[in-house]
Amino acid sequence: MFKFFKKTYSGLKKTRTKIANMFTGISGKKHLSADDLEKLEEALLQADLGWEVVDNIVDSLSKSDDKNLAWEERFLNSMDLLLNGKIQTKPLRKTILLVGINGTGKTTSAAKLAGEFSKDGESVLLVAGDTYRAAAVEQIREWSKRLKVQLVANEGTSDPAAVAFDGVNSGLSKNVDRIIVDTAGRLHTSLNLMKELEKINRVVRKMTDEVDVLITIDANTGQNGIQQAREFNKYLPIDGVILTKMDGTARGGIAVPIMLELNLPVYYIGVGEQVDDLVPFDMDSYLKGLIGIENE
Ligand SMILES: Nc1nc2c(ncn2[C@@H]2O[C@H](COP(=O)(O)OP(=O)(O)OP(=O)(O)O)[C@@H](O)[C@H]2O)c(=O)[nH]1
Ligand SMILES: [Mg+2]
Repeated sequence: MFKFFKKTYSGLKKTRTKIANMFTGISGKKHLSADDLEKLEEALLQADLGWEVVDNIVDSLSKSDDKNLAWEERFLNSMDLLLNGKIQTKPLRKTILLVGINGTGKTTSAAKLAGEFSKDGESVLLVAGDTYRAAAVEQIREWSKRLKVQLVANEGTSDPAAVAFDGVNSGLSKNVDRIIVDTAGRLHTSLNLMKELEKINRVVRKMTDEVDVLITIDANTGQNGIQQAREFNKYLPIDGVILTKMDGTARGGIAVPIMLELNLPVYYIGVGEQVDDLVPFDMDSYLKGLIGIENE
């Protein structure tokens, strides 16, 4: 767990650096003045925690003045109350469909997940469901070789639902532990491509109920990512989020509004381009990383 905490903490470095100046002078304080609260509010908004959350937290910090607790502790307690029981993460099912807009990290996350599951001793099959970009199959093939996991791909077709069918069918008949289907990036405004995603989902679900659809959201896109998930959810049921590129953003707070506004769990955060730069999301580590509490 400590390794994950460290990765979560370093993944939030940019966010902290950006808001650190605003925290100067209030670190460890038990009583926050109106001025302090204003600074804190601004810092949390800059980190993209969203109006609603920040309002709620600042309000509760201004009311409760527990003489024995630093504001950081009270912040964690208030967040706990706010999030309590709202987001239940259940273990991911056998077949995972990765969806999302272009370049958000679907293929890399598919590889990272494959790496993580194989490390846990599971047999994994990757499915190259992006039949659009010429380099897409090559990219996932490279990963499959590097990770020594099976791959189902078909350069001869431009029908991603057919590849998804072959891949999931093969994985089910071989009885692998995990089937991870990569899909092409698409904008939710492209109706044809969204209909196609709907079809991929339908084809897969005809074979198995054990499916989870995860959307990759680039943390840099901030609040826009919430809208992406809402739009995708109109075409297929989104079960959870992988928040990518957390290492490169100053807006790392976005996980909280994602969970509260969408009522969706964040399963993992991406903190780099390497295969092990995927960290299971843990709320406590995440919040501590955000405000700079270094010890678990
Ligand atoms: N720093 C960082 N880079 C990432 C992360 N996840 C993905 N990337 C990089 O982002 C770029 C796009 O990643 P892909 O996995 O190809 O994204 P995609 O969603 O499959 O893209 P399309 O298939 O074109 O829609 C690549 O250069 C990745 O290495 C992350 O968590 N952190
Ligand atoms: Mg891709």
